[in-house]
Amino acid sequence: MQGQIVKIVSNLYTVSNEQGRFSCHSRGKFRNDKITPLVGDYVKFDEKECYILEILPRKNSLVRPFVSNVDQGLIVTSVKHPDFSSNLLDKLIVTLEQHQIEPILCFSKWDLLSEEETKEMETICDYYKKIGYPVVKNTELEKIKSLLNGKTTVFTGQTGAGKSSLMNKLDSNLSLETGEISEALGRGKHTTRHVELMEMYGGKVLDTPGFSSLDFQGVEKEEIRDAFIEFQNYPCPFRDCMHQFERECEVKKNVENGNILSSRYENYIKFLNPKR
Ligand SMILES: Nc1nc2c(ncn2[C@@H]2O[C@H](COP(=O)(O)OP(=O)(O)O)[C@@H](O)[C@H]2O)c(=O)[nH]1
Ligand SMILES: [Mg+2]
Ligand SMILES: [Zn+2]
Repeated sequence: MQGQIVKIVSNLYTVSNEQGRFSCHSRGKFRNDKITPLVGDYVKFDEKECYILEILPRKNSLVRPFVSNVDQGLIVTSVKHPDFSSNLLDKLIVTLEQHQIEPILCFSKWDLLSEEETKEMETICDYYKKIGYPVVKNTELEKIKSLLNGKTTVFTGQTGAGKSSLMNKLDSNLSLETGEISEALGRGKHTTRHVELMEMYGGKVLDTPGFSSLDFQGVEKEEIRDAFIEFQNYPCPFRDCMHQFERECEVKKNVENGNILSSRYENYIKFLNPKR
């Protein structure tokens, strides 16, 4: 039988599939092969003896949280308090793209914006929609639920953006601590907690939010470039163009004429040239 590991507590692996949940042990073999089963792993298992037989190839794996086979990342981004940061948003998008995780953009705290600020923010949202990302507000629960269907999702985003609040709203069985103060206090216990994949609206969701920001140490510049997906719509004469110092660059041209959002290009240049 095949299934997905949804929980690991010491040597007990909870494997889930359409037939239900199975508490399995792992064989010593994995330890010898230096393969450590992760939450998120798809496995073949013996449902009678309740042993994991084989870990199927991973699509990806993360270290924060320690999971594999994540399909999509829901990036919760506040439009205010903390103020909207295009830099952080683009950074998280690049990180997800690098891991073959599809970004979903979820903007929170619209209630804190004036009418004028709302319009400005909506223009930015429209841009991300135009280039192909699903964009939702944290109040659009039905839309969010339908996006979770059939996928394994990790929530990510800045501390205070509203991740825990949103997860609590999506699943009333959850009671994650919310608010900046509890967040800070909760951080200590966080490290010892078990990660678990929860069933949610036909999909699976990590019960703990993931990374809130990462740096690009050891990431190839080409990888950063390719993570700005809309640049590919503007092929440059020089095929390996980095869109930085090259002449006749179509990307730079389209930043100037407004087809590419200038903050996207500015962030790209910043990510290519991290401060030393
Ligand atoms: N005004 C407003 N506050 C929100 C919204 N969503 C979350 N918050 C508040 O923002 C604070 C941080 O939320 P929390 O869920 O803990 O953020 P997390 O750090 O991303 O998990 C809490 O005080 C929430 O009540 C929203 O849509 N509007
Ligand atoms: Mg939280
Ligand atoms: Zn170029």
